[in-house]
Amino acid sequence: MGTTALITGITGQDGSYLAELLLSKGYTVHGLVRRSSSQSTPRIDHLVQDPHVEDGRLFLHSGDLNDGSRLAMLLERLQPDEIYHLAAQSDVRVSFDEPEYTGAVTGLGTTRILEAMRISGLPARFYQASSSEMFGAAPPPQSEETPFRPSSPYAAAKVYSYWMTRNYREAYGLYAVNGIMFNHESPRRGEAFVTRKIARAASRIARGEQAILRLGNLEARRDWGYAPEYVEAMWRMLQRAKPDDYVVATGTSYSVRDFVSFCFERVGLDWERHVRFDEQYMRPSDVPDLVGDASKAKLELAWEPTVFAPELAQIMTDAELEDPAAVTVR
Ligand code: NDP
Ligand code: GDR
Repeated sequence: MGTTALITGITGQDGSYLAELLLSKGYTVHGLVRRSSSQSTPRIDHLVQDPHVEDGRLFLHSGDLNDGSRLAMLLERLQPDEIYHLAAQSDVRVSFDEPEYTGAVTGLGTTRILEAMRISGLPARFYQASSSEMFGAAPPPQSEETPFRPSSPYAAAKVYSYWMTRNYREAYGLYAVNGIMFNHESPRRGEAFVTRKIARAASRIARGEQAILRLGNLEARRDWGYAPEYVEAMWRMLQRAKPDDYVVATGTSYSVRDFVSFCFERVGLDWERHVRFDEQYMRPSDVPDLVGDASKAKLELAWEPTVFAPELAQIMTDAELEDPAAVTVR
């Protein structure tokens, strides 16, 4: 029997790339999918339909992070060797509007899985999708040693999940790790996140389908990497003999304004003629500057990024130009 993994959040950006990676390594992959009135699986439909995986190595199960008994039942039934916990209310802006819901899903959802593992005695390895947002206002560069100063309900919920993961490791001996990932993007990025919003708008404006791009804070700086490279780091973390926490980042930072200029340059347009400030995209508090120090991941996981923001902007803009309708499945 090969290795079996459970991915929560398999329908999201990272879940889809991770499912591809694990299937390519011969894993059996189970994915948690929450009920929706419309299809939520466009990012993974190509895996479900691919004749090469119709030997039954990808299975989807309905379930929600708010439903602890369902999660416990699935763990009991599936007996995964590895659990990649990626599901979350992951939108920082939305977390200011829905702080209680964000806490219930992004915070308590993690505890529900850890507690199900503890009670059942399941010897699985557990990956928690921790975030650079947890550093918040802490000045860059940020490493595993940097104290957290969360600046949003989302970040506070992730800090809670980070510590619950560590607590279950230290108190109960679970193999549980935190990947502290800095922003990572791709053509599969959700359309509300700033990189995808910019790449999509640049291509639509170039095609004459849109006139103006409305954005909030152009000065925020982020350490943007390429999502397929980041899921590789997740997998490497769970292959180590001992569980530990790792920062995953490129070590470079660019402003939102820089990313705008990269995308518009790619389509041959002057961004200043098309971008307008819009107050509604501002946050009650924003994280000013994130730059990760991923030395530990380089040393212990032999993980290094190869795609940086300028190339990332090209990849995302080109994907939008080629076939905007199919972009989420690339
Ligand atoms: P996405 O927003 O693309 O995906 C989130 C996933 O969680 C989706 O599959 C979504 O399902 C699922 N989900 C949301 N709420 C629930 C719920 N109540 N029950 C079950 N499933 C739920 O996120 P990413 O792929 O970008 O990120 C993956 C994880 O990594 C997240 O936890 C995120 O917070 C974290 N992270 C992401 C970073 C990034 O730059 N991308 C950086 C650091 C951390 P549905 O498709 O139905 O909405
Ligand atoms: P972030 O990503 O908050 O870093 O969280 P997002 O792309 O939403 O914002 C990045 C920066 O861009 C500024 N910004 C805008 N953002 C959005 N979404 N829309 C706009 O119009 C806009 N204008 C300016 C924001 O203010 C911010 O400073 C992402 C998520 O994936 C989290 O789940 C993850 O944990 C972190 O990355 C690391």
